[in-house]
Parts: sequence; structure tokens; C-alpha cells
Amino acid sequence: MAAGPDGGHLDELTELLRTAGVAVVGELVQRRAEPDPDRYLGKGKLEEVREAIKRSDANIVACDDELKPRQERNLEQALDMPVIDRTAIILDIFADHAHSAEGKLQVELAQLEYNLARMRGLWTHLERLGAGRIAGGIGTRGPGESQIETDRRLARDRISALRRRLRATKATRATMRAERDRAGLPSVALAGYTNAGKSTLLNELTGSEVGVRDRLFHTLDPTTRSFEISGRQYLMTDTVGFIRKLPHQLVDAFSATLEEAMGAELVLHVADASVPEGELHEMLGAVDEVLAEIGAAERPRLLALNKVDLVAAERKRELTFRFPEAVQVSAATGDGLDGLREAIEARLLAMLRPMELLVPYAEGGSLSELHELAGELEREDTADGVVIRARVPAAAAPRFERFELNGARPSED
Ligand SMILES: Nc1nc2c(ncn2[C@@H]2O[C@H](COP(=O)(O)OP(=O)(O)OP(=O)(O)O)[C@@H](O)[C@H]2O)c(=O)[nH]1
Ligand SMILES: [Mg+2]
Repeated sequence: MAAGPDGGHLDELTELLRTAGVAVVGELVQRRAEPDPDRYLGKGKLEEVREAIKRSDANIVACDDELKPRQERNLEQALDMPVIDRTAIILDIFADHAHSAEGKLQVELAQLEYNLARMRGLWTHLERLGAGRIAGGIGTRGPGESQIETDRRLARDRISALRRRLRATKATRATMRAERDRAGLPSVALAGYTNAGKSTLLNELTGSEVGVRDRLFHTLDPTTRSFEISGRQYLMTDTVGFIRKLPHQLVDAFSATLEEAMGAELVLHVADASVPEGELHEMLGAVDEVLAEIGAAERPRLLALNKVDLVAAERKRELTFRFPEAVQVSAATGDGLDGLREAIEARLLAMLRPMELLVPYAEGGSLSELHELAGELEREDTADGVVIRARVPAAAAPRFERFELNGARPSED
């Protein structure tokens, strides 16, 4: 049974539940300014849910918000049935889809943070009971309470241990990053709502076979692949997708990975253009929000409106009008991919530094590196070495400064 606020997205909740392996037998929308602080659902709605449960064979109620521990507990009592919230469902999917060691640690951290808040709620509640006993003259701790304290302490210890281990993997990643920077290849990070088609697009552009599926949060681990435009090499990174109300515990746990990925020269925001206007607007907004949260709001960005194979001609014109800067593509049919390559190239070329170099023949390594980095370049053989005019990625430029001609010409004999 799915329940959510008015103007909410029960279709999306149903999708999330489907991905988590739960079938929905009924749904209910509550219209009120604020959810009930104690039970999430108001009196009337509560009765309606009870009735609906009786009619169907529901064995769990899912709410499309993050519930306060108290709301969840009271609602479970009132309905005599397990209640889960949106956050728990998303955490569950992440736990199921995490494959890498780091991904598993990140998800475990997020889940513990979520559970710890719940234990604390329970604990405060019991503490009050304990306080009553103290007033009654029995000044000892209740057994339930000390058990929960122990659980809490264990959870805290585990959280610190996880944080430490994640910091350690972060250090390894920083080294990898430094190596990539040394290679100097400009990189593009894919960002976007879950199921927008990021992995499909990565596969099309880089000729890879990253997993693609019609389910939410299929990709969790970042993947980087290289690709070529006009003979020049670039890198593209695919990471976890975003969603409305992405649990803050997950944003925290994944922030290091995300910040690093989004540190790319260009963030390619991929959106599913086949959804209705209102939904598209909200999905774009949700991505903006997460990017802002991880400090990537100001990164150079390009919008790719994907799945236009599902969009009628008239709507395509509307989209051109609404998003004149965006590139319309279909990762499925390959439509618009050349335009996308051009747009990516134009953005990245603007970040290149034109250089005129004299590279001695003995520096064969630097020469081949230049060919890889700069793609097309002008070269002229002279007695002193090769004179090269090329546009070099800003990050790699310092390595070649020692060859710079600064307007001087090699001796011509
Ligand atoms: N019709 C159509 N379907 C597409 C297109 N691009 C991707 N899809 C489908 O959309 C679904 C999701 O694609 P993915 O590439 O896995 O999406 P994603 O953004 O990587 O999703 P997550 O990793 O779950 O965040 C798959 O079923 C794809 O086949 C497209 O251009 N047109
Ligand atoms: Mg993916």
C-alpha cells in the first residue's frame, strides 16, 4: 500500500517499490497542509488506509516522505502493520545495487545513520518511562534502555570505523585522480536523474558496455571511460543517478565520490525529455539541488535532453524553444549524438591553451603525448626539433612550457 502527499509522485514511489521487489496493491493521497506530526496520516486518512488494507492483502505500508521515527512508530501501531518510508526504500535499493567495496561501505554508513536516528527516538521514549520509574523510587535503568544504549554505542563505533575506512579509500582515489590529472585528459562527468539514460549515453559515446537497465539506481559505482572527438582523447565518468528527496544520508555518504566526479571540466546533465513538462522541470530541479549540495553548482554544464525518439515533433520544437542551449539526443537510436559530440568539443576546446612549441627529436615521449592530448596539431620539422602548434588541455599545459617558443623561431640553417 503506497501513501503520499498531494502533488506527490506515487508513480515514482511505485517504481522505487518495484525496483525493491515490492508490488503495490493500492495507493492513497492525503491532502493537507502538513503531514500529521504524530502519525503522518490524519484521522480520516488513517481510517481509509485501514479499510483499504482490509480489502487488499497488503502486508506493508510505504510512505512517500521520510517519516519522523515517532510518526513511523505510531503509524505502525495504529495500522498494526510494518510501515516503511521513502528513505528506507531508497536505502534498500542502494544496498542491493552496491557492488564495489567502497559503494558497500557508503551504503552501510547511510543506513546506520538512518537507523541511529530511529534508535535515538526509541531511546528518548524509553528514557521517559525510566524517568517515571525513578520517580517511583526504583532508580535503576530499564533493561530495554541499556540494550538500546549498547546498540547505539555499537552503531556509533561502526559509523566511526566506516568513516575512517572511507577516508582511506578517498586517499587512494585522490592518488588515482592525481594520475589522471597528470595524463591531462579533459573529463566530462555525467549527471542526471536516475533512469535518464546516462549509462546508455556513456556506452554510445565511448563504445563501452556499462550495465543498462530500466530500473532505478542501476549504476552506483563510478566508471570512467575514454573517448575521442576529432582525434582528441577525453574521459567520461558515469556515476549514481539522483532523485527527488534524495536521502541526505546518501548524499553525505556519497559526497566524496560525487564531488570528485563532478570536479570534471564539464558536467553533462542528462535528462529524460520524454516525461511531461512539469515532471521534467522537477527532475531538472532535483539534479540542480544535489549538484549545489555537493558544491558543483558552478561547474561548466551542458544539458542533453535524451530519449527524443519518444518525443513528438511538436514537443521537440517546444523543447528547442524552452532549452535553446540544450542538445536533443537519443542514446537509443544514436540521433543527435554527432551534435552532442560537437557541443562537448566546443565547450572543452574553449578550455584549451594554444601553444607553440619546439620539441627536440630526443623527446619522442613528449611528442606522442602531445599527439594524444591535442589530437589535430600543426607540425613542422626543423633542424632543432619539431615545431608544433597545438591546443593543449590547461591541466597538461605546464608540462610543455619548457618547450615553448614564445614567438622566437628556431634557427633555420
Ligand atoms: N527510448 C529510449 N530509451 C532509452 C534511451 N536512453 C536510455 N534508454 C532506456 O532508459 C533506461 C535507463 O537507461 P540507463 O542508461 O540505465 O539510465 P541511467 O541514467 O544510467 O540510470 P541509473 O544508472 O539507474 O541512474 C534503459 O531501459 C534504457 O534502455 C533513449 O534515448 N531512448
Ligand atoms: Mg546508469
